[in-house]
Amino acid sequence: MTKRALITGITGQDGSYLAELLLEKGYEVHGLVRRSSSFNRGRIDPIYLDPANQGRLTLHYGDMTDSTSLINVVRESRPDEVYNLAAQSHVAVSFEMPEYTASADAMGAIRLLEALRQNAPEARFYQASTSEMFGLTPPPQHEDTHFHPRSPYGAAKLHAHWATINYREAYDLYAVSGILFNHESPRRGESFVTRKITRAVAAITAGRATSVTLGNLDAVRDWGYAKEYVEGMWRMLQQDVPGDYVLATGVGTTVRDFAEMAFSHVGLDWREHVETDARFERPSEVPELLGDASRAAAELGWKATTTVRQLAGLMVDTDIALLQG
Ligand code: NAP
Ligand code: F7E
Repeated sequence: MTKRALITGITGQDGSYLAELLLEKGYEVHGLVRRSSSFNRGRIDPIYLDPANQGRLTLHYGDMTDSTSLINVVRESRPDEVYNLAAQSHVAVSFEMPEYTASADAMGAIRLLEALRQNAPEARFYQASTSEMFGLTPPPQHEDTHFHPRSPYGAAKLHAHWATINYREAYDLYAVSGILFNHESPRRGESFVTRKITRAVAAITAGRATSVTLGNLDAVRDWGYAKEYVEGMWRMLQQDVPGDYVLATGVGTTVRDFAEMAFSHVGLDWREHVETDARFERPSEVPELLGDASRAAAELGWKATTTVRQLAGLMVDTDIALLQG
């Protein structure tokens, strides 16, 4: 029997990698997309337009803030597995739009869980939780670490995390929360710090810019490669018993050191090109995220393999190629 998967956030970085992975595994994939006045499907066009995927990848209009569309998409796609990746995912933006962020990221998960409970209770549910929920708690962070979110985004995701656990305990839904640390790729949104830096390196190399302006250079993040993380999401839904897992590399790097890695990849000295401005700092920052993914290694057989330096190099190379057309 062909398995059916529903992915919310299929047009995002992770959604596009996950859709590719599931199609490779023989799944029929359904994706939720937002109506937009301009095309927002650039990341999935290569698979959507591929004749080999005709009839195997179906897109449905909907929005995490609209229950009706979520109920409809669940009824139409009749999924075996649901990956809830849709979110207002930018931490800095969440300070400007706290109410919308809560609606899309916290209430959105509840709307979808409720749609499943009432229409497809046998479906397995994956919630895209985040290391931002740990916030101020010192590293290393793992599944049993105390949460202390530092942004409207982190707080909304924590609400969704506990809602996922509650639907598992209260209604016996197969629902899991994947607590993923930062993961990046050439498909990363342009305003996240890694991609902002690698795009700047490409522009400076091409003579189109001379500098890039950043905020807090001291923040430490645990950066892995997104393509490897979607494999971990899938593995979480293949276990006999549902549980929550951290995915991380276990290596912490400052924003400053990431800049050094990206600039030195093309022989440039980051200190000559990076400026700072307080306008890119957050009202409350998360100083240090560094994950302990031992449970995922032991129970899922999952381990990150791409190093942060390799990641910086591959993102710079892709951004240079993109600029060259
Ligand atoms: P992303 O690139 O920002 O993608 C977010 C996706 O959600 C996009 O497809 C976006 O649609 C969609 N979306 C946003 N608001 C929506 C709404 N109201 N209704 C329907 N769809 C909506 O994020 P990502 O990096 O792939 O991350 C995937 C998920 O993992 C997110 O939930 C994120 O919060 C979480 N997460 C990410 C990381 C990370 O380091 N990447 C770490 C931990 C957790 P458009 O394309 O139309 O904007
Ligand atoms: O910031 C600092 C910033 O926006 C990383 C999302 O995927 O991962 C992501 O959230 C760090 C922060 O990612 C700039 O202050 C300095 O300390 O790339 P970011 P994030 O906030 O860690 C988590 C796990 C998620 O779940 C989120 O969805 O870099 N920083 N200067 C900057 N950040 C940005 N964006 N821009 C700067 O100029």
